[in-house]
Amino acid sequence: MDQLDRIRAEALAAIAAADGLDALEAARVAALGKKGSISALMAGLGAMNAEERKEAGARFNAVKTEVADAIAARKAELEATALNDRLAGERIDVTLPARPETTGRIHPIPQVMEEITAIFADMGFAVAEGPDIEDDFHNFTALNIPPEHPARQMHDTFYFPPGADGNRHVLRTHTSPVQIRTMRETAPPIRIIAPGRTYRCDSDMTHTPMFHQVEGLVIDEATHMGHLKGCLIQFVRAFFEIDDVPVRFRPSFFPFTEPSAEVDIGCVRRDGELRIGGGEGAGWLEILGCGMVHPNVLKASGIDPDRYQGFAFGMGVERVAMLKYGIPDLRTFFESDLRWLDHYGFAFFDQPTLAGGLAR
Ligand code: 2U9
Repeated sequence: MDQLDRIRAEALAAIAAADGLDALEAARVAALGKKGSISALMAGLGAMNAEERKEAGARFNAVKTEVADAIAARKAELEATALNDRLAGERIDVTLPARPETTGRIHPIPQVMEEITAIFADMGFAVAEGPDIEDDFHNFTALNIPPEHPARQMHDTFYFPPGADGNRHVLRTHTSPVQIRTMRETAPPIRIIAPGRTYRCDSDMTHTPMFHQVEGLVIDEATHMGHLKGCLIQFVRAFFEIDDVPVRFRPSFFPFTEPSAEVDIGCVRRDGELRIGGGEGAGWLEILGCGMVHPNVLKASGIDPDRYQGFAFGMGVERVAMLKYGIPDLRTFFESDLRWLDHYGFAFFDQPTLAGGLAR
């Protein structure tokens, strides 16, 4: 075996033995590098005569090509092995259960406002909105609430500091100013509900400084107390999803309606839980207020009380939500506790249908 055969054999053995790209590069440098074994041997060509050089040169080149090919083949092999190792290591285990996705819940307040709105929309009511910050006229005066009325006292109303004209703005204590604004802007017939935030300077077990109301107003030439009763009975049945829920109209007083009434529904306390409906041991629970709009309110809104009349009503959203969905504590509505929301909140799909009730 001459020197070239030995160098060739050594180079091929080193290539075959290379167990990584670094080792393969070392084998390449050892054979084909500037100072490598083959290059060193080729340096000897200069000392040969033309005949010898031609023959040896051809052999050297053949070995050089063979070694270079062997390196390329081994490199491809090593790279394929490395890729396969990586693929095996990074394989996705499709049998693993997926991470649970946290889905948001709809808060009971907007949910119940939507339910109430859907029922009245079905009866032909439009939705009206107005500002949370009101002036004295729209929040009180136009509603037949004289200056000395207790509802105006500091403990009930959030007042802003008086302006240059001496008038104090307030955080609206009810959504009634929305109906005043609508009456002043629109000619009858009017059939609207006004859902929204309201504010009273009161905070205890059963009151929060901010709460929600849905009020309603119907004004035309012929609407009377019978329409008020029919409309609200239909609402109560649709809202509580009980056809034979007992409903009673109890005389009451509001400055903005005359006559006025409070609406009670029948309910029973059983095993510490409140159930809507009549029967053995049933009692009454107040759920909303209503009445025929006071002539003074119509006058203040630019509507002729000798031609037009109608009814109005108002309910607290938190109160009816607590009753319908068995939520025991008012204050939890505004604590932003996600565990509470998870329990009492609604899924996107629990949306009210036009016929009342929920699509589930
Ligand atoms: C206009 C004329 C009359 C709205 C009415 C009530 C009776 C009522 C309470 C229910 C519980 C407020 O949230 S609550 O504390 N509301 O009892 N609201 S009649 O009467 C109006 C409104 C606007 C122009």
